[in-house]
Amino acid sequence: HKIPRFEYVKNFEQPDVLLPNTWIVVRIDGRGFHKLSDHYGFVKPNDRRALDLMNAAAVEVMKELPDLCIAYGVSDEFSFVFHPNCQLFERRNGKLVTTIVSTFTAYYIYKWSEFFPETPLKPPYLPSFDGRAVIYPNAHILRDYMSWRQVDCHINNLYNTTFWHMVLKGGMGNTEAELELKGTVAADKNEILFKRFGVNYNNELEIYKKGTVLYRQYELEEPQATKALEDQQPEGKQSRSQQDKVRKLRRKAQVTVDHVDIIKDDFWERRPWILSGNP
Ligand code: DGT
Ligand code: MG
Ligand code: MG
Ligand code: MG
Ligand code: MG
Repeated sequence: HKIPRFEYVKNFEQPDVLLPNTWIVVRIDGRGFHKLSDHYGFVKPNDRRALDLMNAAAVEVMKELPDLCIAYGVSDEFSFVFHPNCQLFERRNGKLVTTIVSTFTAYYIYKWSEFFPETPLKPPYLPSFDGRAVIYPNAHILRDYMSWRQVDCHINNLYNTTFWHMVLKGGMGNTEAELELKGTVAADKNEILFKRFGVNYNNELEIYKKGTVLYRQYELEEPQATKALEDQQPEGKQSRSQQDKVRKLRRKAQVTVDHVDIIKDDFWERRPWILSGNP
């Protein structure tokens, strides 16, 4: 029994370490939420309770994983971003994705009744999420990724807002509305909303137009935080004790829930610690 007869099976496991010194984005997406949202009667096109629940679950993920530096959510998806110097789980793809996806799902279900007190979850309509990790080689491309998601949010929301006004307020059939919107540009949709329904798209809620960005807010006057900033090292060159210090500061920091433009420079310039990873 001393001879390891069975241990050779371990050699079948494939390594899946993500490239060092790259940004890691884990994007999760609700599985079959088209059906699920119908079943639980989500308000069309935007259900505030559903979005707030997504955001609440994502805040818990941010709190459990201090290595995360920012997250962006829209509809049934959330993108979680790790800094290039992140060493969590030795950067193993499977560990990172499954931990985020299961932690998020656990909180989504745990908090469901808080946001939908009248509508208990019941099989077979139980929420689940898929997830994938993508790496990006520099902050510029990472920002383009974030911009891509926010542009998607804007395009879909303008379309959906117009479509559902035409159907629910204008009494049009789904196909009829779809046909009229085919090939229209943003200005056309703004005009339909304004002329037919007296709705100025600019006055729609920011959470619907911009999605949700989560990040840590620091009191930078705090001597500790200032010290951590002074200790700043080039990407990927942090010592173990520095990493621990940074992690501690991140854990203590408040996770802020915001609905603002992340495409322009302003958001990033005001919060340099997000891209510097320090703290
Ligand atoms: P998937 O991701 O391939 O498993 O399939 P789905 O059905 O989740 O499709 P996806 O992720 O492309 O689209 C998200 C769906 O979730 C979309 O059909 C609309 C629905 N949804 C998300 N947020 C809301 C909301 O606030 N209100 C309503 N009524 N529906 C929503
Ligand atoms: Mg999908
Ligand atoms: Mg989905
Ligand atoms: Mg989706
Ligand atoms: Mg274990």
